[in-house]
Amino acid sequence: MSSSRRIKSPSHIKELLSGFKNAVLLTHRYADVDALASALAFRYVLNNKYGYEYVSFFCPEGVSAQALNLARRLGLEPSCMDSLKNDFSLPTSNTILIILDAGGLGQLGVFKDLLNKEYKKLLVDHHRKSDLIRLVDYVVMPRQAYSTSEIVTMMFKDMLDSKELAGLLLAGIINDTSRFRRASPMTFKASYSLARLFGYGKLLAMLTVEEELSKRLAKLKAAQRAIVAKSGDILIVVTHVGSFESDVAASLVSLGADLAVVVSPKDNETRVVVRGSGKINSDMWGRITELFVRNLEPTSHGGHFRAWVFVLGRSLSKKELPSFCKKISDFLGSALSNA
Ligand SMILES: [Mn+2]
Repeated sequence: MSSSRRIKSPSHIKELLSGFKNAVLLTHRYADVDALASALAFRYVLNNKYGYEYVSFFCPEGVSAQALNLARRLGLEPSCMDSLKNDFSLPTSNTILIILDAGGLGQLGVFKDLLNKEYKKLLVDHHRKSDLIRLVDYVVMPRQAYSTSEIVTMMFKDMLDSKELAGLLLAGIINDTSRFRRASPMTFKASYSLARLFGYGKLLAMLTVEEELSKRLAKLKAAQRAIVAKSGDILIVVTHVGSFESDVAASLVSLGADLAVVVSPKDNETRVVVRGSGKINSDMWGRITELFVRNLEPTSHGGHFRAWVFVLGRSLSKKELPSFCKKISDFLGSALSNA
């Protein structure tokens, strides 16, 4: 066990990385765009700027489909190893193990064994609490970071001269910040330098994957059938669909509903999905879920704050659906107006 040292200045990073010849890069399982971008940027810089002899890259269970597609469309090949079974010899001397975007020990899968090797270990991450901190020698975890991509960008600022990598890193930031909904000056600084290499608009177009037709159809039909009621300043929307009920409920909230209720009959049961907007506080949410339990007598229900599913023990027929939706809209409307 080692007591880890926090590294804050780029010159210390340079000093640290200059002391090795080989690196083993490791991300969290099923690497997302942020993790993959960080690893590929590290590999590029260590190979091309630091003159490392050997850089191997592991992602437990491989790379996520989104990350892989985007990397390939940018002309980058992850070529990472997803298991240790191939008779693969790891470098022994002069090696640093670099763990990127991992979140925690549990995210490393079988590769957690690499921590037992005699390597010096560096953790680069934006996840606030990590049980990996006490297992490594060096830690780069700036408080103001919302993605690992922005940390890596700031770390290697003048060495990242690859357009494609800049695109992937910027995508990592966009994904992890939900398009800058969570961001700090550091996030914008890093994004600024990346956007000078890779156009933001072009990247957004690449990230917009067309949603499947059946889902779009379900959303539009649900909107067409919706009962819209107003109770005080709360907008209630109740509708029904055959499938995609969760996506439909979320889309109704993004359209402006404060309370979206989507009824969806299945083979032997009926699912009622309820979503709340930011206007619904936890007290209201508690009252709303109680109302559903009392009025619908579900066989089971569960979820989390502002997203709940009630399951009724029988399937509703097509004929019953409109009046069922009306009943929900009525009991919600009167209860909320009396609140
Ligand atoms: Mn991340």
